[in-house]
Amino acid sequence: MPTEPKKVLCIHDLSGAGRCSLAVILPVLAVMGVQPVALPTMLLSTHTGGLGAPARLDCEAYGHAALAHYRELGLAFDCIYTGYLGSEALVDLAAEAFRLWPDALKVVDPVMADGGRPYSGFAPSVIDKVRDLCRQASLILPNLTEARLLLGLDPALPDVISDGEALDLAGRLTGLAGRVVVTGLPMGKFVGCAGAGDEPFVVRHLHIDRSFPGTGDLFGAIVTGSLLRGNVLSAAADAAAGFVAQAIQQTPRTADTRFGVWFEPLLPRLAPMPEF
Ligand code: PXL
Repeated sequence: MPTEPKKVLCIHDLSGAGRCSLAVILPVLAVMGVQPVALPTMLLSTHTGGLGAPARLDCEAYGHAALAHYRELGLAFDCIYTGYLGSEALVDLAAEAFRLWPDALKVVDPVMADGGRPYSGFAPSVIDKVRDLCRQASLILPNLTEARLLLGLDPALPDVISDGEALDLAGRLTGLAGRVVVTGLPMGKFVGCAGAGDEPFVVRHLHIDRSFPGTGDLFGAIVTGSLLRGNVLSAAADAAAGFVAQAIQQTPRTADTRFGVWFEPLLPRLAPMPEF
């Protein structure tokens, strides 16, 4: 039998400029030693966060044809990782992949909102479908705004959140999925994430007062790669949050934040140690 690294089916958009989604996830997973298989949900010239109205191509029909081809080939996926699904039909595409590969680890990053507001195009009906998809996941990775929307709460954000409140929020989301990490928690001088499902945990990193698109995608890809390398969830989340904090620090103050963090020079730090 030929051997292959673990394969991750990545169902997410491909935004040309702006360092987010597949443009971030593919290099991260590849350098971590797992094999990403890209299934773009949509092609966009840029993300939707402040670079004007992007050119878009919906890839729903392509996506169903690609899934059928992978089945025909007999490909097995160790993990299915879903992200930006900008319509109800694209959420159905992700659910179809879960149905076809029931044994895969199912990681859902419910990309739909940030900064207290849904992204453009995320009507309540799409949010409801994303919540249903989360019910089928092994692990969900919402930011604080998404966590609040998933729980049916007002998405407006508190200025600060305590460890107890963060753990409570993550714990309540285990009503949807077995394991949960809530990211982007404002904790005074720190930004934190809180996990639930195994051992509850909170990890904190120094808060840097600039925000960028794509940091959630960077976080999600590192958590996924790290879990596939056999780490426990709290270690995976700590590694991911630490890398995101470093990438923000590496990004010059003069950089246009709309183009994301300058993570590329740091990628070698994610490579597995060689075995001697
Ligand atoms: O990084 C999140 C993201 C992914 N994909 C698209 C986006 C955003 C955030 O704005 O617009 C298309």
